[in-house]
Amino acid sequence: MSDLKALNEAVIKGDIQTALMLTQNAMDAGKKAHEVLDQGLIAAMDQVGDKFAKGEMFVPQMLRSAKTMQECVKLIKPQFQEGDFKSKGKVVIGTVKGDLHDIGKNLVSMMMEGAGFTMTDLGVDVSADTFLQKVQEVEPDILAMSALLSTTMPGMRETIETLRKAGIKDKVMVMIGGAPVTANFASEIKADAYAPDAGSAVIEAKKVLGIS
Ligand code: B1M
Repeated sequence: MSDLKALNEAVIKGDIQTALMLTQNAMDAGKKAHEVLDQGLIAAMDQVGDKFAKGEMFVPQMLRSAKTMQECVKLIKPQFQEGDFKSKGKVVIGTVKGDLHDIGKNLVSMMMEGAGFTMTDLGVDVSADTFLQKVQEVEPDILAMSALLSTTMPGMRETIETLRKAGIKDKVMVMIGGAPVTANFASEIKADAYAPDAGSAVIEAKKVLGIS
């Protein structure tokens, strides 16, 4: 079995020690951090989602897999740093109200930080009012929102509406993403940018700010 396939299985089982060892082995063997992330870790979480949907896995196991993935991400995080300390811009990021999923949001935050953005991470379950308050306080170039549940996506619309009512929608670019979010939804709620994954989040962020 290939190392990344074995890593997949360790993440699905929630076997943290084995997953950490296999992540380290893969890096030592010269695998690129994005290969380990995409093929070893994200692919495993997709399978966890499928198993959950089929009733073959339940919330406690899903949490264990999530924890395993997060520990492995910590190990590969240094590989994503570009070593560029001049900030490309300020970003406030969070997962919308009612939503506790943070793995994808953390990856987006990590990649953007690695690409030179200064991140303020508000965590999960962030209300429209809290986003507004932080935007007023931090004055970011970008407000980045993540949602993993179709039931929490309306929180993105509500936040944009709250910014508009407060008269500061024109002062900040809003970027959204997360598994159920689409480009159509983004244009429907008048978000400025949409990214399907963490890599494109960096590209889209630079695009909306007009930087390379
Ligand atoms: Co949840 N969960 N979960 N879950 N969970 C999903 C999302 C689900 C699709 C599983 C399924 O049914 N197949 C389903 C949602 C269905 C829907 O609404 N469409 C679901 C459900 C139903 C639930 C609960 C309701 C289950 C329950 O309690 N009955 C519950 C809700 C809790 C809540 O939030 N209020 C719940 C709970 C949980 C756990 C807490 C157990 C755990 C989360 C732990 C954590 O995050 N710390 C969990 C997990 C792990 C998942 C799955 C299995 C994996 C999510 C993940 O981390 N993926 C997920 C199934 C799946 O997605 N396949 C599922 C890996 C991650 C790297 O991908 O987050 O998509 P993702 O992020 C990507 C892109 O989307 C994008 O970039 C990232 C990296 O490329 N992206 C952005 C994300 N945010 C972005 C922002 C951007 C740009 C790009 O710009 C700002």
